[in-house]
Amino acid sequence: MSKPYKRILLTGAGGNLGRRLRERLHDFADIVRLADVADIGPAGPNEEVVQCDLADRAQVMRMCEGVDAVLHFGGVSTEVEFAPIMQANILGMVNLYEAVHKLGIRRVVFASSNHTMGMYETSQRVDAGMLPRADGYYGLSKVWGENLSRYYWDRFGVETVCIRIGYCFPEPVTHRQMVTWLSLDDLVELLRRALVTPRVGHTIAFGVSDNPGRWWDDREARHLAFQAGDSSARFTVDGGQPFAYPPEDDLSTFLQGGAFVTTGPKYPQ
Ligand code: 15L
Repeated sequence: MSKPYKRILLTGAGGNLGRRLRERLHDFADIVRLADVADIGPAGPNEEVVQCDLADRAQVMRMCEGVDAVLHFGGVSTEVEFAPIMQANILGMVNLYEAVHKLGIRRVVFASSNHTMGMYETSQRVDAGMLPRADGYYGLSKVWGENLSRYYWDRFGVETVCIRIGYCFPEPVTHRQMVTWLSLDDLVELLRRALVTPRVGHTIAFGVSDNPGRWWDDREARHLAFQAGDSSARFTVDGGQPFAYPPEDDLSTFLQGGAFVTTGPKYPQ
């Protein structure tokens, strides 16, 4: 059976999601190019491995050569000091989109984050048409990535699906993780829809399974026709206590960003 792409690039291949996705991407392309700033070891069958610092323009250009679509999972993936976020997530995004545009790559799937909206309250229902309200430098850098990709669509016709990923780990262990959980199978299905839907333009989707009490409404991404197949309903957390909306004085449960809203920002070092 022919695959949708000849060669796709996965950045951040050594990260939490990159490592779990690696073996799941072969249905999408004949060759999967894996890139990371760290040494991730040798390539497997139908793989290529590239070591790349996103802040280095020439390296990013080489990483993207010969690629038909990009799954951009690289960069800093949590709230830390501003300097590394600026290098990998701010400068790195410009380097990536310049390379994508110059090389004529038509589509990017960008691993954005729910932390673009982390300052909304847990009692609110949020959709992608609402103003971003990031909860730190990390979330702000993802807002930058979403806006930058919008610019490259409006100005140069590069298509991007931004996925605001929730809690994508094997099992949720808190209520917040239950509400925001994204199973790996659902992430792979969402990537498939983002890669094969004929026209995506610039789309912002929420990466979340069909969990009870979800905060996010995916109406802006209906055209992807993504149907979550998993739900966190099968897990029991916090000793089986029913979920109650938390008091306003505990920001880490009152606001959607959880612990991120109390850890940042960290500047200067
Ligand atoms: C994220 O954006 C992080 O990359 C991930 O490590 C989780 O912390 C996730 O958000 C979350 O909100 O749980």
